[in-house]
Amino acid sequence: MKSTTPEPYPHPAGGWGSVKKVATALLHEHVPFEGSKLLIHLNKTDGVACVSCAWAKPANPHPFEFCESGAKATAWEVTGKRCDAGFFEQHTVGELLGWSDHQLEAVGRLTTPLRWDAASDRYVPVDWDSAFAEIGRELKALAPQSAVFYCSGRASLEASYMYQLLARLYGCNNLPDSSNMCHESTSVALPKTIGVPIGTVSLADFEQTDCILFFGQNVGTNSPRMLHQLQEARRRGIPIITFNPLRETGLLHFANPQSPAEMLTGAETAISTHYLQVRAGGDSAAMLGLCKALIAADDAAIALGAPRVLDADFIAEHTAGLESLVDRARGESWSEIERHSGLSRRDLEQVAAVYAGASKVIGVFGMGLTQHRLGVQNVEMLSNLLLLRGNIGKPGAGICPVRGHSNVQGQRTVGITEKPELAPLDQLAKQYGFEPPRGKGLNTVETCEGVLDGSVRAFVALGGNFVRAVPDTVRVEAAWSRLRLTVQVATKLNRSHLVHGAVSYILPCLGRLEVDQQAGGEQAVSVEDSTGHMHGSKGRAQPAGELLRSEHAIIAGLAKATLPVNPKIDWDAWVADYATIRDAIAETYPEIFHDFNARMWTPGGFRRPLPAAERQWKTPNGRANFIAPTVLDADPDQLLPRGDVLRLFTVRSDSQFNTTIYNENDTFRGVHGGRRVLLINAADISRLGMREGDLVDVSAVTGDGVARSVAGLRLVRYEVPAGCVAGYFPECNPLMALEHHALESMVPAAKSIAIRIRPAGGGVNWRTYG
Ligand SMILES: Nc1nc2c(c(=O)[nH]1)N[C@H]1C(S)=C(S)[C@@H](COP(=O)(O)OP(=O)(O)OC[C@H]3O[C@@H](n4cnc5c(=O)[nH]c(N)nc54)[C@H](O)[C@@H]3O)O[C@H]1N2
Ligand SMILES: Nc1nc2c(c(=O)[nH]1)N[C@H]1C(S)=C(S)[C@@H](COP(=O)(O)OP(=O)(O)OC[C@H]3O[C@@H](n4cnc5c(=O)[nH]c(N)nc54)[C@H](O)[C@@H]3O)O[C@H]1N2
Ligand SMILES: [Mo]
Repeated sequence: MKSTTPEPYPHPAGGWGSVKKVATALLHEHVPFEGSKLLIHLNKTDGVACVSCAWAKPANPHPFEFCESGAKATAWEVTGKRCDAGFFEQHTVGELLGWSDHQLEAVGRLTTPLRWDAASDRYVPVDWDSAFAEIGRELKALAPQSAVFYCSGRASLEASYMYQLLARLYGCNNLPDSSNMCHESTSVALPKTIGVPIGTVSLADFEQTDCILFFGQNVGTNSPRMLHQLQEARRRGIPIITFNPLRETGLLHFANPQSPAEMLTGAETAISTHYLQVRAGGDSAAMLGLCKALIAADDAAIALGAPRVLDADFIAEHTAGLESLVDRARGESWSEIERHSGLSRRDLEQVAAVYAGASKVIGVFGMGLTQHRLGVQNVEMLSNLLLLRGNIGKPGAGICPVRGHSNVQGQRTVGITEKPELAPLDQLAKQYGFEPPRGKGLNTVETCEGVLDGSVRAFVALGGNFVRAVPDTVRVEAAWSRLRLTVQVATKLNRSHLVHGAVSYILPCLGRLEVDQQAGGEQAVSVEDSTGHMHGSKGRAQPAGELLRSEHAIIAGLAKATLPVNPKIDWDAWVADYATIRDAIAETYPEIFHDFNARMWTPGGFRRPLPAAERQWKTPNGRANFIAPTVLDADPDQLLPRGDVLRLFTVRSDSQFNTTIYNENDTFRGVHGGRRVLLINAADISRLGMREGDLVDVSAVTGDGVARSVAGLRLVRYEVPAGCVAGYFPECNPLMALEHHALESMVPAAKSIAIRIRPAGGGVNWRTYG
């Protein structure tokens, strides 16, 4: 029988456990020796940008500037395994639909272009030219508004730029991206509060900061190289205050696998000095509590004639809207703040005092803030908290959204967006002599709605696993197969390739880690990291197959087959030499990308201009804005945990990259033997009359009459706030209603889903719930 109690992970994040897992990953993927040598080039100035996370790449890298997650992602891409034509001869699509996410990708790298054959229900090899020709014919036959061009966040700046141009020349702004499911709440909130859509800190700020607030980001798994900055900060004795419903290993302690001394002595650094297990969806309440405590302390200081607690000079010179926040904080009772945050007034006041004692504070955050109905408000609240003490736009301080995919921030910078006002349409019109579409395009949720109502007819994806990543799996999958055309540019087989349209293609591409040989020689690409720095990247591994094409070449092939000839664009010349694409990018965005080719190998990257970091506020009123929160619970559309209603938040394990599942374990959380689990508080298990290890069926509590359920999850006792449970993404996505998304940003609210559980197979009629 499988163990049900999580085994405590005996090691700190990093450390020997990490080294062993790296070696195992390489062996398991049959990575040729040449491929494993690649690791030493990861994230180096003249090396290759890791395909895992987007964390900053330092100017003076460590000898091994990679982490366990990066090594796993590398092994997964340069694997010796192949998903070739022979594989598709043996398996029908119908059969493959029964395979797990892990099984599908574990077959190996795709090696040949494939077209779905209706008669045999198989993908069969096809040559590139006929693939492009048919896709071009299909796209030309459709109204441009009915085609969608999705972009996952891994493609380079050069490929992303070509892709947005393809969509706009075709005639639509339907450019949803993974950011729509991720940090879009950040991209909506920060322009209102501080006038930039991205974070303001750089690595140098971590060296100078004297306090770090850490909200809803699992650094040990999802951006482990950042542990170096956190460890250094702890060595200097600065407090790190963490808000997270789960006690995450990587946020508790870390041993540096790159430090021989630490590996020999087993020394480790405690990362968080304060760990507050906030209720899922309770961050706005917690932060309002911190603001309330700061305002009270400031009132007391004024009364005593002591130094102010709020940065009054900064507030007067730079900000607007303080009164509404102060009124809101004063007017809210501590009992409501405690009820919604799940935290005590005492703890919040103590943490507020630590915050007030620091003069340079960084606020870090991830999906724990953004993926809620009020995800935008959560980010605004963090901005409020920082602004109260002038913690934006000075060295050692700032706001730090930790981005997901390795170039997700960069693809936005070069025009991947469904919002026409964010794209330089006039410049594109001038540069390429066409009239770009001006209407709003579809984001991720709207794309799903369009597929459901039949108005979307074609879906082209530059990477990703869209149907698996979005909410409402069952409804969305059923609608997807009614599409006319699906085209997937991909490295590995996944479920989105199997839930396909009437005409369907899989186009296999090179990964960033591979040598990219074109007519003009070996090519390099570039990416933007989480701190707004651009880096060059040159692949070194042997391509996984001779037929593979670069994403740039595939986009060019699609463009030439679909669009009329444009004398101002020579797609082939761009593909022959990517430096010419960079020249075009520099012409479109001179402020950010001037002298792009000369600057792309700058150690540590070159930074895009960031007015907020200089205390210039590009907001409509020219000031940094406080924005008072509306309601305390970040998910007012979901029932609060009560009775048998629980609040589910979905997370990633340390053995996955989004829908890519490397294996079934979650070592850091001590969860072994499968991902079909619910992490649940001991008190909730007994309150509901269940036992640890029980199998349960889960149903979502929604009011729309649609039954949403996931069967057969195992209860694992875990230290999580009462009423809250954690489950894995993407297995739990069938429970998420498409309509349960953030207001304003439309990010699916994956961190708060009201559910009920029942003993498995109890013959429950799920349709009666809701
Ligand atoms: N190895 C690896 N690296 C990755 C990825 C991966 O899958 N694997 N994915 C990449 C991508 S695309 C992204 S977006 C990032 C995601 O990185 P994260 O932002 O870390 O995302 P999650 O794993 O979803 O976990 C979010 C954290 O928020 C906590 N949390 C959940 N609900 C709440 C809440 O209401 N409040 C607070 N304060 N905390 C909460 C969870 O316990 C968890 O620790 O990582 C990127 N890097
Ligand atoms: N419930 C729940 N749902 C979520 C989330 C959550 O926390 N909870 N997180 C959301 C977030 S933050 C994100 S970013 C999305 C992720 O959504 P996506 O970005 O769409 O999904 P991935 O799993 O990253 O995509 C994996 C696939 O990308 C392809 N791929 C890998 N490398 C390359 C490459 O170099 N080029 C190309 N062309 N293809 C490549 C492979 O075929 C692989 O199968 O999921 C979202 N969904
Ligand atoms: Mo993401």
